[in-house]
Amino acid sequence: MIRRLIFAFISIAISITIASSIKAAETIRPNVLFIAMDDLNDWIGCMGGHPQTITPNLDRLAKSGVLFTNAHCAAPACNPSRISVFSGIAPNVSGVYANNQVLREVLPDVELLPKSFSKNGYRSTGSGKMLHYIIDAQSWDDYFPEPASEMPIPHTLYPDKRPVSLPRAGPWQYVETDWGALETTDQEFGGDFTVSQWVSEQLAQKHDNPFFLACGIYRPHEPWFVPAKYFEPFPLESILIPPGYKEDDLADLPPEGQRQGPNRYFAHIQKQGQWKHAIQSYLASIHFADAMLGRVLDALDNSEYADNTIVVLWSDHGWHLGEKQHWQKYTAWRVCTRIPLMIRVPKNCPGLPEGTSSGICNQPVNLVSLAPTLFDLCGLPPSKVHDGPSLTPLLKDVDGQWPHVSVTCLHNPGDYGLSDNRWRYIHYANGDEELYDIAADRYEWNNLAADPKYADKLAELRAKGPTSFASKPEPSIQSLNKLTWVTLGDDKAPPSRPDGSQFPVFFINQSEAPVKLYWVDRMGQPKFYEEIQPTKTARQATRPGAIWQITNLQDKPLGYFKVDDRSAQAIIPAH
Ligand SMILES: [Ca+2]
Ligand SMILES: [Ca+2]
Repeated sequence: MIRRLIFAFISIAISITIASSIKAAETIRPNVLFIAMDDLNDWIGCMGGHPQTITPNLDRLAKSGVLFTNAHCAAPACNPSRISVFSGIAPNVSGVYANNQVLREVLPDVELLPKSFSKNGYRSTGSGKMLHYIIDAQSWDDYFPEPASEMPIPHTLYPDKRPVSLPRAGPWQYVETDWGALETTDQEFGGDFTVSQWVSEQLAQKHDNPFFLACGIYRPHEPWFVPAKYFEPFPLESILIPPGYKEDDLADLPPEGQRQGPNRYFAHIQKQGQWKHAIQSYLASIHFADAMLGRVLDALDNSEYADNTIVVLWSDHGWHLGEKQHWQKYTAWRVCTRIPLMIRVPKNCPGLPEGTSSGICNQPVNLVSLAPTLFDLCGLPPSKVHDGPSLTPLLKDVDGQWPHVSVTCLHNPGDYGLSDNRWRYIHYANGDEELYDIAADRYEWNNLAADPKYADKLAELRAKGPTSFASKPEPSIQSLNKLTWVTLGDDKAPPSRPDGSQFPVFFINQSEAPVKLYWVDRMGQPKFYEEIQPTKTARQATRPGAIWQITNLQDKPLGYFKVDDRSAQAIIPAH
C-alpha cells in the first residue's frame, strides 16, 4: 500500500515536472534574424551553381539548419519578390508584379512582417535593403541608417569616374551595370560592411523583448564593385563561363520564350569582351557578401542569442549571366527563379519544439511561405491574408509529404513559371508553354512542351498553375523619377538619340502660362506635339535618349528634358 502510494506520488511529481517543462518550452519566444541577399542565384558552394564560387559562411549556415534546394521567388524582380516576402501575399493576388509599382499605392493597409512582430511584443529593427529602395518606416520600431530618410542602404564607396569596365552602349543601359575591383578596405567601402556592423552591434546588446532583426545585404546586386581582395581568388584567366550556358539553347523555345531570352545587355557585354570580367566580378561580389554574412553569423554565435534565435536567409531572385542569351533577371527560367533559402530553428520554438537538424530539402517551396512559416514558428496568431503554406512540416521532416508546387509570376499578369519536385513548367499569357525535366536536364536545355509523349505531364502541371491574376495597377505620376530641367537661353536643345523600349513621360506644367511641347528630332529640328495649359499634365510615349523641348506660345525656347532609361515626370518650372 505504502509502496503504491509512493509510486503514485512519484508519478504525480514526474507528471508535474514534465508538464511544467512543457509549459516552460511553450513560453519561449524565439528571436528572428532575417537576412536577405540581393540578386544572388545558386552560385554558392552548397548549391553547386558555379564551381569557382567561394561562400564558406553561406555554406556553414546551410549546414547548421535546413537548406532548400528547390526554393523559388514569387517574382523574379526585387520589388514584387520582396513585397510577397514581407506581406505573405502572392503577386497574382496582390497585383504587385513589377519594380515600378509602389507598395503603399497598391497595398495601402497591408501589414508587413516587422509590424506583425511588433504587435506581438517583439522589437522590429533592420538595416540595409529589405524592401525595394524604401524602408516603409511605419512597419519598423527602428531602422538604420535613418528611418525617416526611407533610404535603407548606408553610404557606399563608388569610383569617381564611371563607367569603369562596361562602356555605355546607349541611354537604355542601366547605369549600374558595371564592375571592377576597388583599392579600398571593407570599412571605407561602407555599404554592406556598415550594415553588418550595425546588425552585429544589435546582437551584442541586451534586449528586454524578443527581436525581429533584419539584415539586408545588397551585394551581389549591381554594380559589382567590391574591395580588391575579394577579386583575388578569381584570376581572370581562370574564369569559367556559367555551366548552364548553351549557345543554341533558344532554338526549341516558343516565340514568347525566344522574345524573353536574348537581351541587349548580354550582346553588348560579349561585344566588349567583358563576359569573363563580369563573371569574375559577380563571383567577387558574392564572396564579399558572404564575408559580410560571416561577420553577422559570428556576432550571433558570440552573443547570448545564439541558441534562441531563428535564422532565415534568402535571396530575392536568381540572375542570368548569359544563359538563354540573357543578362539580369525578369524571366521564368530556373536560373532566375531559383534562390538560396536556408532556415535554422533553435529548440523550444512554439511551432517546432524540437528545432531543426542539419538537412537538405528538395521539395518545391516559395518565398511567399516565409511569413506564414515565421508566424507558425514563433506562435503568432495565423494571418488570413497569407497565401503560401507554412514550411514547418518540411523543417520537421525534410522528406515529409508536400503536395504544393511553387509559382513565380512574371512582370506581365498571366506569365509564370511553376516547379514541382521534378518538373518545371512555364506558361506565357499568350498560351506559349515550356516544359523541362529537371532530374535529367537541370539547365533547362531541352524544352519538352511540344513532345506528345509529355502531353499528360503538361496538362497536369498546367492545372496546378494560378487560375486568376489580379490586375496590375500602374504607379502614380508622383511616384516616378523626376527628369532634370535644363534651362535654355540662346542655345539650342541637343538632338534626340532615342534608343530602347517605349514608356510614358508625364509633362507637368507648373508655370503660370501655357507652354508648347516639342520633340527635337535626330537632326536637332523641333517638331510640335501639343500645348500644355498651366497645372495640366501631358502624357507622352517616348524612349530613352529622347529630347523634349518646352517653349512659350511665341515659340521662344525655355528649356528641355532628356529622357532617361525609365518612365518619369517632367516638371516644367515657373519662368
Ligand atoms: Ca534583387
Ligand atoms: Ca533549348
